[in-house]
Amino acid sequence: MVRTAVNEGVLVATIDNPPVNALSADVRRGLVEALRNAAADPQVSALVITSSGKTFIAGADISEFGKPPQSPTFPELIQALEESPKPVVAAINGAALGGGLEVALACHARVAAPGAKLGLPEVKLGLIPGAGGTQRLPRLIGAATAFRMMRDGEPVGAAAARDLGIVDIVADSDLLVTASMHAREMARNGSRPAARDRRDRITEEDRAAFEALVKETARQMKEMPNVAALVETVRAVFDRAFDDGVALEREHFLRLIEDDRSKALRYVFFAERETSRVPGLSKDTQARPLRRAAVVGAGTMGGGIAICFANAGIPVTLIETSEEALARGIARIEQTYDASVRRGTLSPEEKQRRLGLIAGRAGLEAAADADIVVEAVFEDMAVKTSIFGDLDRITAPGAILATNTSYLDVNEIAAATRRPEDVIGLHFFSPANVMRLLEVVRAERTSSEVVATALSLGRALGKIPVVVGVCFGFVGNRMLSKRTVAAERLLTAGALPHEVDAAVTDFGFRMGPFAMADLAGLDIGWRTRKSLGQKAPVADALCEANRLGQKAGKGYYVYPEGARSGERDPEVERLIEKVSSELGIKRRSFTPDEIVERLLYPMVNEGARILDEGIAARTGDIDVIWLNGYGWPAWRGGPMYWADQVGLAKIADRLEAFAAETGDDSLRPAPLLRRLADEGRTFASLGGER
Ligand code: 3H9
Repeated sequence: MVRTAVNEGVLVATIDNPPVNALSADVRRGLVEALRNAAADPQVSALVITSSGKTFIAGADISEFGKPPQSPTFPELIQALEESPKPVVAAINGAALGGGLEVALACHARVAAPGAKLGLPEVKLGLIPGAGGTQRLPRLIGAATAFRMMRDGEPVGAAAARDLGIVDIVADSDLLVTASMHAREMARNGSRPAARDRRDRITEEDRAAFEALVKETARQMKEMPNVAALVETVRAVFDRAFDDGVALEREHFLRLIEDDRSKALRYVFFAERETSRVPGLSKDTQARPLRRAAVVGAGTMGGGIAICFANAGIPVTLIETSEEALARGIARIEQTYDASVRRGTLSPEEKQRRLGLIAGRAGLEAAADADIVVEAVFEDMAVKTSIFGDLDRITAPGAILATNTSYLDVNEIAAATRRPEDVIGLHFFSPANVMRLLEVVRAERTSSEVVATALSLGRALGKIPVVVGVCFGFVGNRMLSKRTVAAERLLTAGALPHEVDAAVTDFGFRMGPFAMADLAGLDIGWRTRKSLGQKAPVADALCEANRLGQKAGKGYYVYPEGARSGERDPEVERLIEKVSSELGIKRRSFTPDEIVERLLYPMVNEGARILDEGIAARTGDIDVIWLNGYGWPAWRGGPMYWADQVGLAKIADRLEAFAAETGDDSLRPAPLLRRLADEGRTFASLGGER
């Protein structure tokens, strides 16, 4: 776990704990032993701590949380480092995150490789740093800057870390040689500076900047107990002695470990990683090289997908039927990049470089040299099958043909080619260049190699790819459709759009279903309903009245010129009441809890069916889809995880009652849900079992 070697008076301790050098008990023990040996060895004048592999230390071992602490504990290790009689230098070879950075902060100096990343991402796990980070980082770089880093949980690169004052040296040549030289020099000078002794950055100006940041964090503080705790502990930097600050931090950390939100976020951390383990796909399955891509359709979706490729450095041909449509598409892409330049997140040179990777062409023949083609035209099976037939003829053997359909049958699309094994669904979410979710739709005959390629492409594009099977709407939209039906039903039964939306935002979503529908445009659902022969009396009546959402200035809400969000509209409320009376429904009021139950239990029920049918491999995959594609609040862990916390028996009983009340049999508990509820079990207890 920790190897040691002495080289010209410097003891180099190398952590070797794959895959990411998490600080498990064995590693802590190895480091404390190395420190003890160094202290006792007269040949040793200083230490260097580094790691093998591409990570320095990814932090505490998250899987150890909640288990009884093993000695030496984190605080014991940190104390041993700081109090080492011989200077200790951290040689940061890669990512130093969480407890990993805290180890480095407790050392007497830090030397980083140019590619290293440093950060305290604990906030993303519902925690705060728990090994002195909240007290040491502010002393090195000022409380305001340190607070921002810890609140956002985003790491900084080595050069930025040096400019901020976290790192002393960025090693342009050999990291270990540079760190060892520095360690020897410190030993010679008798220098052993400790972050805890610094006060020079803790000024009144810093306090003012910190308090200003706290003000803009009000919403997160209210929502997340760890953010409120972070504020309190960082504030202690100004008001309390170092050891008191550390004690306060520890107290909060130990409390937060037991917090349900942190448990949910830790579950999400592992669920997201689990998605890469796809049943039936061996680790050795080779992904095909993708040197060049093509996207068919330069609409909003196609343009967004082209941006994804360009951002990942993959040259892409954007294909349309006419030069005019192409020009519109390219102009929209330029606008997207311009907005990033204005926000300061993209340099003008980088914008030009990325635009240079996107070539617009009219006619499908331009896809000839692509290793992967993503079709993103409108949802019409005849159009899609015709395009796939042509692409099959035009592209080279082995080129992957992907469709971005959000609900059509990928098997049928694949059957339009002579290479169904190369056909797959890549369901991006709008805006495609922003949303992290990618549903990878494995059709009946899609080859393992093509699935592996899609997964590796998804990761290269910065997405979280989740493999799903073919069915109407796949996982996300299939479950969403249940919520949409329930939302419409709530309106006719007596609730109003703002009441439903408020219950959903109070639950933790950023937007309620009706504000969302207004944003997306009501005509999309209208068209789909018509094609399927379905009805939604309120939504249909709004569409007929030309209330198509924000773009029309009115939908479920009205959007006066310049308003940033919708306002209640008495006309809509009258319209809803009229629909209820036409349906002979006596309207009644609903509490927010009841609204949440009626909207979300049917979704959980559909999730159970999806699992039973094997459309999703695991409950975790369903959760990851909802977290990354539909704004499910991460601290609630996803719909299936949430259902387990609510209790499946309660959900099944409520669904029975909803079915009886509405006469809608599809609301009856799915067999899997019923069985688990009767056995007193959870979805989590299924593991790999089905
Ligand atoms: C903390 O430090 C608390 C302290 O303040 C206080 C203590 C008192 N533990 O992401 P990858 C596994 S809280 C256990 O796919 P990458 C991961 O599950 C911690 N396991 O690789 C996966 O396993 P598998 C604060 C961990 O190259 C494998 O490693 N630190 C941990 O894309 C590969 O992971 C963080 O929040 C861990 N800490 O990215 C950092 N980390 O192969 C969390 C990873 O079985 N980690 N695993 O699926 C990361 O951000 C990324 O993993 C990292 C590598 C950037 C390091």
